[in-house]
Amino acid sequence: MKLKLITLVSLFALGFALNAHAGAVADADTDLVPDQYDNCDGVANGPGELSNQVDSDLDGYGNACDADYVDAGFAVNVADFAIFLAAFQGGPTTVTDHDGDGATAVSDFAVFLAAFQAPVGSQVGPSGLACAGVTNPCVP
Ligand SMILES: [Ca+2]
Ligand SMILES: [Ca+2]
Ligand SMILES: [Ca+2]
Ligand SMILES: [Ca+2]
Repeated sequence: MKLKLITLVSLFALGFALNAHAGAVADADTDLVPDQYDNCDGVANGPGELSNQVDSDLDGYGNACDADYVDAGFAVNVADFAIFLAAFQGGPTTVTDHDGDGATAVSDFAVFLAAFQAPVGSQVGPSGLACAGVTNPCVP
């Protein structure tokens, strides 16, 4: 009985410690990049992914969550689609490569389309960087 109580207390202490740790270093998308340094807070784009925090246009929003290629007020519109289409058809691939595999392909179009269909104001990001959309270049 006493042993069980000790085990229970130990487990509680461990859980408490883990909770405290999670509170100190929040990482909402569990990509190992803490929220405040994560240029895509809601998309896994950490060291385990090819898109690892790459931000080609340096606006503070990682390529993984930034389909606003012409930086027109952080809205994703037909101007951005034109750039995507050009890249898809063999044009330069940088900002349009959302998953970081070096090509602009169907997987990247899925990211573009989701952003295009999202309500204006939530099409880009969110980014944890305070300078995102404020200063360019925005580097943590
Ligand atoms: Ca993260
Ligand atoms: Ca992320
Ligand atoms: Ca960007
Ligand atoms: Ca790609």
